[in-house]
Amino acid sequence: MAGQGTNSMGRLFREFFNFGSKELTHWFPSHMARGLKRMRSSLRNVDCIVEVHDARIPFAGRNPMFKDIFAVRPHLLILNKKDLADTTPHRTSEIRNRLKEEGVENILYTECLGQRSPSVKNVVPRVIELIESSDRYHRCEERELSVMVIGIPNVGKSSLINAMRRIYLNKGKATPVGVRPGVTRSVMHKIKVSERPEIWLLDTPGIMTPFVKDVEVGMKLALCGTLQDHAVGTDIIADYLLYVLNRYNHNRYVEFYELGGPSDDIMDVLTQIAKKLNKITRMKTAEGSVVPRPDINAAAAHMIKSFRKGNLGNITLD
Ligand SMILES: Nc1nc2c(ncn2[C@@H]2O[C@H](COP(=O)(O)OP(=O)(O)O)[C@@H](O)[C@H]2O)c(=O)[nH]1
Ligand SMILES: [Mg+2]
Repeated sequence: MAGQGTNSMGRLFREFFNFGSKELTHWFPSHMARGLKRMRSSLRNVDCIVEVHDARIPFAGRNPMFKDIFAVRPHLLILNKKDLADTTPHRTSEIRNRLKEEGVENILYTECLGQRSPSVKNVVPRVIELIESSDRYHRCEERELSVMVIGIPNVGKSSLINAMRRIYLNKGKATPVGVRPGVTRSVMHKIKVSERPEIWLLDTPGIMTPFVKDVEVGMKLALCGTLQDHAVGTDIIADYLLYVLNRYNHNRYVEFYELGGPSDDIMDVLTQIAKKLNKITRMKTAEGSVVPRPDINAAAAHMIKSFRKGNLGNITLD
């Protein structure tokens, strides 16, 4: 093992994750440059960019090449799924400082699930503030302004737009074009979110390609469900998860799965989980008889799912 250290419980755990010979190249989508070019041109007519990202990974997967676009447009970074992240004050202020160093000044934490989504109500006031203080606003006050939601897959762009739709369509501030006779619903491409200045939210998000700088970033993205699991492998994602849980003292998994104690051995942990959850698969032995075995893959998938639901704790990976 590459490195071992003790966590607060005085046990031996890995200090580094051994990525082995995992091929990195196929995690890099080949169409990244093309996507970037397309995104640049579609943002040309947008007055404010709302970038949604997963609060558990405020850095991993965000494309540094977007800086130059953000420099000419007001930009708000929404760290969504705050219900799953570590939002203790010292962690969030540390993250705000690091983001500031990268030139990201405007940050908002949100949670988009549920009918009321109170944190989403903060988005438009921040957007108005940003637009009104930008040069562009002063140059063309008469025009209606548009806001576009962008971000990598699965961070909650659609959920955010739906939450805004619930807030701003119900208030009667905007009428869906579809409710007028003779106009189909699909014609509605934007939602009016402010009267003065007149601001419209485009209801189609811009989908960005995750930026996979290195294997660890790829692993974090996979854990948060922003890359396809099978591209990375459920077994290695589960092992990375176990490494993170032990390394940073997130011990809730022990209680959640009623394990004998914390362990850094993924096969040991998955075997215990499979037995506990009664996930059994049948395997053929060399002699040809069929015997029941703990289903390691099912246990790995369950562990990853539990993390994604927040059952293993509020954990920020960056
Ligand atoms: N826990 C939690 N899950 C969320 C939140 N927002 C979205 N999700 C979930 O994340 C997944 C992806 O959301 P979606 O809006 O489709 O993401 P998109 O691909 O960026 O449009 C869905 O399963 C959502 O239910 C949130 O604030 N908290
Ligand atoms: Mg979507």
